[in-house]
Amino acid sequence: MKVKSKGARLAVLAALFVASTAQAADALTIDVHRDANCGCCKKWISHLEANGFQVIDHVEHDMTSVKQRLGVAPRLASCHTAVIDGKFVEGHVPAAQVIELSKRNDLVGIAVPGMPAGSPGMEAGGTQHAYQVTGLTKAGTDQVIADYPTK
Ligand SMILES: [Cu+2]
Repeated sequence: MKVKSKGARLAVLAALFVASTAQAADALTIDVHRDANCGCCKKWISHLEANGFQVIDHVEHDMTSVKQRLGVAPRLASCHTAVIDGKFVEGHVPAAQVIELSKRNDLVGIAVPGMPAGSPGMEAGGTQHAYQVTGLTKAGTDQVIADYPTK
């Protein structure tokens, strides 16, 4: 009797473990929309994959309308636009902030506007420009999520 209940408890623990790992795998799936000729977009995809993301790659003909559809404010625009958990990821955002975004429900998206040298996918022979990861709140205001390079 005692052994049986211990077994049942282990089974519950095992089921919980499977459920939580399945959830983690879901959270790391990301859709990336990009232009066919965008080389830095592919390099950013490699950065995500190296950090455990499962990337679904979408080649688009009109990125401007993709950005409009996904709610990317023009001031935040860069090259590629990704979507995770219904929220946009615009430009060369480091993986750490993409993971943070997936846990934040006060934001509709995050962005690294433009294409700063030294951001993931924009490596240029060690050149490192300062840049910020900007969050767009549900209220429509910008919020600084991270500053690079980190000190
Ligand atoms: Cu780019």
